[in-house]
Amino acid sequence: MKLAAALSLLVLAACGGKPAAPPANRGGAAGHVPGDVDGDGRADQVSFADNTVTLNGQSLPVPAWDFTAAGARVVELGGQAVIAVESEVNEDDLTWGIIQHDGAGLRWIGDVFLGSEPGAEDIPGDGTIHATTGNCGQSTALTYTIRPGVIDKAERTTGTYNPDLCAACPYVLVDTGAGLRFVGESLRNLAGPDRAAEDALALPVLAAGQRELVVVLEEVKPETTYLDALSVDFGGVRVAPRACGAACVVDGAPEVFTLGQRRRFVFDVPAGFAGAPVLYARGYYVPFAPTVAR
Ligand SMILES: [Ca+2]
Repeated sequence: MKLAAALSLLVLAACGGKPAAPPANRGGAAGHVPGDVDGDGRADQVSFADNTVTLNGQSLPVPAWDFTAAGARVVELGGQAVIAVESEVNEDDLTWGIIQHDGAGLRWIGDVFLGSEPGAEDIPGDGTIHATTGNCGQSTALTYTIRPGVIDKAERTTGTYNPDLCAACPYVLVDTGAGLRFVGESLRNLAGPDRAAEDALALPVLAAGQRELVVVLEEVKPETTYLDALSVDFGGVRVAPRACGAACVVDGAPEVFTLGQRRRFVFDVPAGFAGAPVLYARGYYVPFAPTVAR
């Protein structure tokens, strides 16, 4: 009895007392006001300019990102509100960078791929964000759970894998000096060595006086790229990258990179060139072995 009484006192000591105020308005805090990011009990407005997000006098520059930030807005997730930094929409690749208020300030915690503008059903109010993506004849349901300081991602793939239905890759980005900007995809639909070919992609118009062009190829899907050769056409003048390893010449010996890997190429811009150069890539890609549909 004596021990039990002591234990119950311990429990009281551990559980009683005045509850501490939540450090910020996140993680399902009681009394949460919809749209309140910083936990002061008032719904917030966010502004976005010069690649920087500002809320109630606190600012956070968007960190190095694979996308160009186009705007920001407050998103209510249910029990917490966050700032969503919207990427420029390229084809079907809308991505949000997520910023939380951690009690002291704004904090970038990662990004979530959405594809297209989410509907109400994609943000059901339980702290999650949902998206659906598809490739190779399969559909993948993505669920992002926004927790303090971290984004948990879960995915479930259904459907039958068909390599003939795989979308193209890799991604092509250019370095604008202020970060990488998505331009498009290369080696489109060239799945498998039998389809090896050259394809062209118009790049953005160069800045006046720009003397070098930085192109990044990134493999973002479950596949391996075999890049035999890469060049840029500047108004009829074909230029090879400064250092390009196996990707310099058309010889059937490719530069190989796979999911999550990047290759960076620097091209010298011919003097006097103005306008939009064209990127030529020769090669193909091979999707990973089929994933198990569940
Ligand atoms: Ca507020």
